[in-house]
Amino acid sequence: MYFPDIPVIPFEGPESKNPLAFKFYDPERVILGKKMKDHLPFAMAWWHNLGAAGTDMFGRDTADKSFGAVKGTMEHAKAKVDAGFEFMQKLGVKYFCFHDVDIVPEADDIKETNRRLDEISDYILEKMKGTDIKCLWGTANMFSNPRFMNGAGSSNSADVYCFAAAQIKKALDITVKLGGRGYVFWGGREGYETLLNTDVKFEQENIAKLMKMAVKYGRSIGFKGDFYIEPKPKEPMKHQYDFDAATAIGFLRYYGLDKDFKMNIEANHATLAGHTFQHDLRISAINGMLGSIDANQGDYLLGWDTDEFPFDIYDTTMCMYEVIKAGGLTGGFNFDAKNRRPSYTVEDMFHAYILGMDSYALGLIKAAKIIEDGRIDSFVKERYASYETGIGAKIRAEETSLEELAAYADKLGAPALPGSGRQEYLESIVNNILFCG
Ligand code: XLS
Ligand code: CA
Ligand code: CA
Repeated sequence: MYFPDIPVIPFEGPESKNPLAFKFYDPERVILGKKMKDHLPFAMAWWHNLGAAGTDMFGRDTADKSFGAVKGTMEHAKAKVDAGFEFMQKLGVKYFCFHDVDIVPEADDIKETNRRLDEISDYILEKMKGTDIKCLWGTANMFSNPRFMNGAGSSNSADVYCFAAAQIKKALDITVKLGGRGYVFWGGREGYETLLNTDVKFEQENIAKLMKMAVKYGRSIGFKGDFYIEPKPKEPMKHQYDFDAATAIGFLRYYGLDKDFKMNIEANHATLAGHTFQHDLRISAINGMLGSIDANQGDYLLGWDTDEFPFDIYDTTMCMYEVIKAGGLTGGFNFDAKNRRPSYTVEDMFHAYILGMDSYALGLIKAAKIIEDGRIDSFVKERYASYETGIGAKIRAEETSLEELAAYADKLGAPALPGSGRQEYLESIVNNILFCG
């Protein structure tokens, strides 16, 4: 046991003061005809939870994530599997997400790295037996190794491009072997530092070609799940091509990849792009591409990717509102989040997941109330009522022309002002639902 002092985390309800209990996440509770645990397929991010130990640009690790083994060894890799499964089982987290190099230490030679990946994936598979824990998605880390300094699919070097292809191939093999529901492309260094040395069109074409080969290979080995692009506008690069959902969707459509791909929307990335989290969810949803979510939050005072555990109930509520309206996710809610550096104990790891899971559970409860209340939805419907009949209906049905509309406007003289947006009233409804019962 790696966490002997931590019990299985029970649901105790909102009145509980027990730090190691859920206040809102009650997996069997039914909301809008579906169990909470089915609305909220939570996942553990291997890299943060079992890897990140507090190192930042100014200081070294504060937490001990050795799990009793020497870091950088296969014993450590296996200890992480054991600790990770104990962690997930104690919390009732049913999925995990991983990069290739989160689950094994990377060797100098890719053949040795691949051998290690075979070994650890056998070990993980064995561990999965007798549990209901599954893989949500896998991915290849094509941003840490110095060879990827200029990107992977967008690299100026064809040799580096081949290394990226090799990593994707293996990561897909392992994802399929572990029964993963999805495969993620986060374009960490797919972007540029300066346009002075960059052929943007050439790089984007190459990324698309790599994705096409990945789809072809994935389907050939029986991968039935979704490929995801995870947008992020910057960091580590000055500009990243998958800037936001709208940009990534346009890219996928332009290159004919939209049937195989959906979005993995990370809250903190949406805000880095100057949007709300809800905005990128909505854009993905209306395009039929809301696939999965990296559930975290940023800090409005900091201009970088802080990957904090989500606690903002406005955000989780509006997120769940979008998810429910979209009919759910094909993926899940991956806590791509890390403890703050001074929260370095084992208890902090559990508190963080309890916070995240409770925040989403409360968001779900409140979003369902907003939908059941109906005032917001009926206001939005009413707001567009002028398109239901008459000239508005003709516009919607594409049964009119610019000439006819111009003649209609001439007859009107001066149109009446459009109805009030009622923003403050709508915001007060949200507050009312969030804070009163
Ligand atoms: C980094 C990203 C990364 C992806 C997976 O900012 O969030 O962790 O989720 O490569
Ligand atoms: Ca992420
Ligand atoms: Ca992030």
